[in-house]
Amino acid sequence: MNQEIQVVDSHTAGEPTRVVIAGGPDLGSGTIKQRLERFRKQFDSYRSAIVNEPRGSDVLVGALLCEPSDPTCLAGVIFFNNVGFLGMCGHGLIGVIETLKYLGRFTTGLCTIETPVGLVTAESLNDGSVRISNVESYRVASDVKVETDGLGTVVGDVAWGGNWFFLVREPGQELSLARVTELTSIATSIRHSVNAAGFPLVDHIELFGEATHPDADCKNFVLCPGLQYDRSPCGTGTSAKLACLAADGKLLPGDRWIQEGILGSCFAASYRWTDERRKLIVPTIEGRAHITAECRLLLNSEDPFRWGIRALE
Ligand code: PYC
Repeated sequence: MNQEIQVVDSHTAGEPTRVVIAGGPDLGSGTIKQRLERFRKQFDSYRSAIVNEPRGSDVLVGALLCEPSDPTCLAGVIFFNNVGFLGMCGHGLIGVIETLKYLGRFTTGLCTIETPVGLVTAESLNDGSVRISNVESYRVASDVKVETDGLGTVVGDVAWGGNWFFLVREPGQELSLARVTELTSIATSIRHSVNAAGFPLVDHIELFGEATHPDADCKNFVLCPGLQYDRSPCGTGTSAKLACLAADGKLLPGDRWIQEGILGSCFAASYRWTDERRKLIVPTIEGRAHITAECRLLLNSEDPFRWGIRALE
């Protein structure tokens, strides 16, 4: 017996998103946050079937489209990857909006989307890109020093941008595709140290280096949970970066920040204060997604790997 899941695939600045448009798990009613918990506890095999090998790959981010519980929203969405679930996902949301445009479910203007960590808005721009306003972002700790195997003392900030990040200030790194294996191992070691130093929720590590794109302010390398690096400049990582820049007085509200990712692709970002005294911001991220496929995933009961091959954390 075959089960079918309909998906639309896209990439945003090189990072792929697989949007489930039909045939996903029935998560019932309630807020998107409540439905995420049901997804996690009762339907995790769907997550693995949709994004993991042999149908997907470790780098794929999934997005389950849901009916929103908030009537002001166009849709609800739950993001997931090879090992679990994400709070928000910037490149993924741009991919979701491009998918809704492709399906004719969104044309122009502004729409609001319900995520497990809050409401976000999106706007389709004339040049084909999408502008999103993320959830409120902020830094919780600055100049945190951690000891690592190999790199010695590493200094960085802990910030929320829809996911939890450790943003490495020092030492800076030469960021290039040729160094991806080494950068992954450095970032993994930093993540262990940061978690052990009292920040167990941090699951994304962001390294910074000199920009190579002529318009960019700096370049990043982001290690995601599941040991994959973000091919895009990472929307939630850029949001966390803006929260740190804002808190340090290094970027003014409304000023543009061009964040380059490891492939050389860029997001344009800016922010507004929601509470200047407490250094809370709402970041805005602009990027472009392209549709790459529309297909039906088939889950055949005779296939021993129909629920995917579990990836390592
Ligand atoms: O763009 O926010 C993002 C993101 C998170 C993980 C992968 N991409």
